Amino acid sequence: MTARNSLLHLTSAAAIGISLATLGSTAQAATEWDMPTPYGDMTFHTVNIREFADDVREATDGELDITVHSNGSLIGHAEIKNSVRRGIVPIGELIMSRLANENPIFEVDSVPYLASSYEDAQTLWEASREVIAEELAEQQLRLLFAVPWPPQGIYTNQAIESGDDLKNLSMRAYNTASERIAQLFGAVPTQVEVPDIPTAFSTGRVDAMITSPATGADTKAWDYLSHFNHAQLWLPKNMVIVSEKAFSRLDEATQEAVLDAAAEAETRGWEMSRQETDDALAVLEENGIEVSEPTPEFAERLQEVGKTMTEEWAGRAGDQGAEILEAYEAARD
Ligand code: PCA
Repeated sequence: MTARNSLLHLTSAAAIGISLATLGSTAQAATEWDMPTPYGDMTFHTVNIREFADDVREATDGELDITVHSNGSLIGHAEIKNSVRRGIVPIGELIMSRLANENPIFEVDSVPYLASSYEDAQTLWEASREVIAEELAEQQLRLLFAVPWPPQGIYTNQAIESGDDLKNLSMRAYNTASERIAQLFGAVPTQVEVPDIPTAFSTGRVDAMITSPATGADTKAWDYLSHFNHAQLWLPKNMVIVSEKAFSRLDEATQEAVLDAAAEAETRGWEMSRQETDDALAVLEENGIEVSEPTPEFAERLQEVGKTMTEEWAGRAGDQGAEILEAYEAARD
């Protein structure tokens, strides 16, 4: 199911806190968790996370009640990770590559053409998951699950014949990789969060963007753009993290329910993402966006840029990066 075609789930602006539920004659404290997420209710990631919360609630008979606050409504994307780390909220979602400034291994999924199919993205995830989870564990954060966005492409207002067509465009970006690729094409990158995309275009702050068919459809890209180049650069992942402190306060059965629901959410999310790629491309076309593959000339430039960025990343990511690449190449052979 995509939320795009269904009624929006609207959450009330719930206050943060723990409420006491009285069950029968014994007063028992049900744990309530507020969970900030950066993307809107139409986004398949949000739909998947709400299902995760429902699964946990059901498996624990309401003992753990997770309220999802989507669209950056409780905490903005930039603050979600530190809010979980500081215990302001117990759990949250963010895009993994947002942590690239802490450690380049968090952006291994945003290196152009390193893994640009679902199959390769899955292999890369298997090769990188442990190192990434360990890195988070050092900050008392537990990685619960990660789900990729559909492959990233480029939205513009004219067909892209060659890389030169991107020169001087003001290009909306969301992580260091999307910034860097814009720079390498001579465009000017500007960081804009998804909820701010429509305003950024309507006020003329940006005139092109790098993102997925999913986010283009969710933000109604056809209102301000005409072309989508399905360049399939990379599949960046969102991850759900929980603070180890909050997790360790749960009893064993509840911990298990969370881990089981997380494993299911990961499997389901990858499936939803694949399906979303086809669905969202169709939505773009239905609404008049011209969808095309890169021309041979543009494809060649993209490959070159990908090679440059792979080298740059490997240089930054040191031994940990080399370990991931080695495991990835070995699994692909
Ligand atoms: N949507 C998010 C991240 C990648 C994607 O497809 C965004 O555009 O910010």
